[in-house]
Amino acid sequence: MTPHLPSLLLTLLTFTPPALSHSHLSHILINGVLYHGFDPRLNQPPNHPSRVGWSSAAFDDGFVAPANYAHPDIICHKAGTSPPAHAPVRPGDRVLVQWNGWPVGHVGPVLSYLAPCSGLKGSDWGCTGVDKTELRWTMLDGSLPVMELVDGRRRMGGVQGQRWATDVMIAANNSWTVAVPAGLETGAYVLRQEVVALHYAAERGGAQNYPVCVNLWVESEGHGAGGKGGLEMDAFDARGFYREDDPGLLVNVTTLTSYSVPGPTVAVGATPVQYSEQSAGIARVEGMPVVVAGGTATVAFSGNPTPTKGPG
Ligand SMILES: *[C@@H]1O[C@H](CO)[C@@H](O)[C@H](O)[C@H]1NC(C)=O
Ligand SMILES: *[C@@H]1O[C@H](CO)[C@@H](O)[C@H](O)[C@H]1NC(C)=O
Ligand SMILES: [Cu+2]
Repeated sequence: MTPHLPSLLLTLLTFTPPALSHSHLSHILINGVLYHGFDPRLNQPPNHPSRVGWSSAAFDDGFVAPANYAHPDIICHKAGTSPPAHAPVRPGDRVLVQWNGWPVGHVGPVLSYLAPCSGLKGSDWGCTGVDKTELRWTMLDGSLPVMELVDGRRRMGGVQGQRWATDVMIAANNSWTVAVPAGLETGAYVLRQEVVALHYAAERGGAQNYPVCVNLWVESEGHGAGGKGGLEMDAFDARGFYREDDPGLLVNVTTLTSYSVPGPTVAVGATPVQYSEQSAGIARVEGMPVVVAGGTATVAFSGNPTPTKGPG
């Protein structure tokens, strides 16, 4: 009967099993200092000043499908929007990106990218005011051996005999650490991390991309200032990173003996954090994000940096 349909739908929505949800960026840690991400499942104000994580409309904690590899949603997730705040970081620091869990069977690579906001239109407010389609990316991490064949008895993850970046991430309490290249010049940058789940990737269009973004303010001091150190910046548009039929994206993971990492190549001078160094981080203190003013200076975000819990 028609009048009952809405309540049936409501019931179905209310009891959607948690197994259907995937993940988002919970927070980042820089030297034990915690900065908040964005939880798309909650009805949060999208641009809360204490958050450095980009907001998105991925309300199901879901993914961007290969059909959207050329769509702006691939840049910083669905309807991704840059927040006002940036996490202060120094060249050479490590940024631990903490995900809100990761399903064991969702095997695949973890890829990290960096894009400067300086010089872009609207960059007076750092990465807050820029047009995301103008971000040009340098790959920091992703060409590590993503899959190692291991003794079947040391089974990790969802596929017997394989060890994926996602298995390493799960073992590190669902986190993946990225090194900020030494010598990077002062300015606002977007750090983009992406996990690609390949459990359905044997079927065309079955890969699942989970891109997340955070704003960083890189404060370079002394002789690091003004130079790019050893890092050779690239200028890739995220909408050109992947193709549906890339060998690393249209792939049957149950029959693999080698794996080809999708996306551009890791930049010369990038310093990926090795598998053996990936580990869980301990949050020691709540961080104070900064807001960029005039493109070159920052002011501490003034206010209570602890976000309110739940809707609101
Ligand atoms: C893992 O991360 C969660 C979420 O931040 C945290 O509550 C927990 O203490 C961490 N566990 C370990 C062992 O680091
Ligand atoms: C993937 O490979 C396995 C093992 O050969 C096979 O059983 C399975 O049907 C393949 N999946 C697809 C979707 O082709
Ligand atoms: Cu999933």
